[in-house]
Amino acid sequence: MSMRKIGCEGCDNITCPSTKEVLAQDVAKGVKTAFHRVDDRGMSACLFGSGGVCCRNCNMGPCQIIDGVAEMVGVCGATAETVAARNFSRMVAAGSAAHTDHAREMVQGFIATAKGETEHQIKDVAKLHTLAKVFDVEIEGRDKNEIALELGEKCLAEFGQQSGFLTMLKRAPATLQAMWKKIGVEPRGIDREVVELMHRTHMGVDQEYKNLMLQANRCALADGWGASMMSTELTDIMFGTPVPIRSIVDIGVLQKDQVNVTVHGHEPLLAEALCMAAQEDDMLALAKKAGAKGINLVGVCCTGNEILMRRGIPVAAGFIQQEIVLATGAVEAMVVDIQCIMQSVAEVAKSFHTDIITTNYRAKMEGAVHIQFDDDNAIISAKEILTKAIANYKKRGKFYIPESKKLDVVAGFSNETVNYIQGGRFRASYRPLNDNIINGRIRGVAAMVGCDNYKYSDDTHEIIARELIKNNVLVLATGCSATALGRAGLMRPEAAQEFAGAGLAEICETLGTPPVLHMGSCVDNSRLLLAVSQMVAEGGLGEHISDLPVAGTSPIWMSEKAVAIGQYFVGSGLYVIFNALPVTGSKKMTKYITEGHEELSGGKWAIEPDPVKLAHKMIAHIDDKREALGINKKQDRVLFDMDMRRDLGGGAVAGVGCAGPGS
Ligand code: SF4
Ligand code: MSK
Repeated sequence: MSMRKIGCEGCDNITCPSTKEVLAQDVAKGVKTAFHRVDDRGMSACLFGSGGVCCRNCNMGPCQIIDGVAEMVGVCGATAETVAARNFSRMVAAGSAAHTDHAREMVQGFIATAKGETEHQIKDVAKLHTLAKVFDVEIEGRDKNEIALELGEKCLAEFGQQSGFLTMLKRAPATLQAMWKKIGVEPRGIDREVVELMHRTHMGVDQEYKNLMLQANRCALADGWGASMMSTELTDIMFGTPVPIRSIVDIGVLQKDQVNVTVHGHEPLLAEALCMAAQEDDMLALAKKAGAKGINLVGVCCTGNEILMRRGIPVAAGFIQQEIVLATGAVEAMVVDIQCIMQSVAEVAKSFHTDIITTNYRAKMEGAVHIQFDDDNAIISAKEILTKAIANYKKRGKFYIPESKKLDVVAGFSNETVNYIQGGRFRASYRPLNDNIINGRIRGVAAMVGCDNYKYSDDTHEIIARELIKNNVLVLATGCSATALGRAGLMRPEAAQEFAGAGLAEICETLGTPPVLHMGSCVDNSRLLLAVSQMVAEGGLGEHISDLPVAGTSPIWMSEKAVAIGQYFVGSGLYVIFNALPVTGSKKMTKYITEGHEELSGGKWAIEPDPVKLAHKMIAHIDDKREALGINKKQDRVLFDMDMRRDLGGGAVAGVGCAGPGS
């Protein structure tokens, strides 16, 4: 197989060996990816757009605002801070709407399952009972489907609810609930908050940037503590709560002698149906008849994370590799549903035998084949899709599957798993984590979430995570950040010994976990809200989420969903740092979200483009919180004998020594 030069400036952002390997093959010749298009655009981004001060909310504009220049306000008089807040708020609304529509689909699928109208089942009855109690659904003497139906209907009602507040807000620490009440940002109904935010950003409505940001908070909280949390919880109940599972993340998971089907997007209803159908005898017989040894289902983006977490199905690609996986020439069909699917995949597929199959009426694409996925006939829909893919196998031409070293990942760290591994079935808790933060073995916790982005080097997540774990910060990852960290080998238990500081390595060795824990897809960031709430509830680390030595980042985000996630973290009291945010065209708005916001919820935003500096700002924040808690003391190294270990109580996971966070 001859090699060629990749040849574009955007391609300098590629460090992934498999991506480089594929793009250097003749089979990928002529394939134009977003890496090339970043290069071809050949112009730097508009300063007004980057700064968030370009307004096109009415037809008197577009207006480009220059902060502090009286003549350069909008035609309507809108100032830089008003426009920046409106644009930021609209990103929050769009991101929340995306999670919300996804969640609604999952809740409807859950209700249909409870009614026996789908091929799925209620798998996790313990979790069903836990959530039923949160929603005041009676469980005694009732069948699981009966409970699930009432629970599902109560959840569905919260989308259109007009008053009161969302039920799952009560899972937050009481201190945070009180803060939300005081500033009036408790979400009333999920859809209502999105609609109100869109209304208030319309020309001539809310022109006070701080007031607008209150509604942005309320909308984002409706996403995090409402839509996203519902989606995660009901999906777990229906498809099983993730437990640690070993798999692989790499383009090289494609198989040369099987029908390769990639599942790309976000909603696991379709992916689960495909997983079931791909194992059925008639489908396997059809694949064999076509000359293939089987059907190889692999994930892309967050659908990939969903089926990795619950089934251990390999992930072929994160967001920025979606075109590359097609450029192998080895994919018979890329099945897509909603969100983060680039229109360019249809163009790339034209060079090969690959079908792009859209499956959701909301998300069609020119050049793709549409097969509507019907959840009531999930297996029939899934078989129709697989039959089309199998038919393509014989048409496969030249292809190249990368052979670079494939590293294992251990995924599946739901909250339930994190509780379990710290104390077993009977003493499951977050106590050991809190204790090890207090004693300094673990300096703090970092959430790494969100997308990758062609504009930045594809090892950005790895650089940041390595810096964090080296400094004894435990990393919890979701979304394409998790995919990137899995690809980099940081989700193997061995990575703790190779890359983590002494304290964190010791804990990981005792528990057998990696230093970076995969907690799921984008909607699963709600797991992180519950994790920090539980850390507060366990005690010893303050009364508020904002007291915890915890920081979050989406370092090279691209989707509006990442902004909604960031805002619900900030609105829940966390420090969140991004590489860039389109607000910097307004001094007041920048100051408000990076400083003033702290008075509202204890949380605030920060901006830092350099990955190493970004990691160190997270560490500095963690140290500030440790200092405030009075636990930022370097611990003396103590060797524990067996009696001392038994004596630790609470299922503590202490290892043989104790290294302070600064060590
Ligand atoms: Fe310009 Fe105001 Fe219209 Fe925006 S709303 S485009 S700032 S006139
Ligand atoms: S898929 S939103 S690129 S994480 Fe969830 Fe990845 Fe970001 Fe899409």
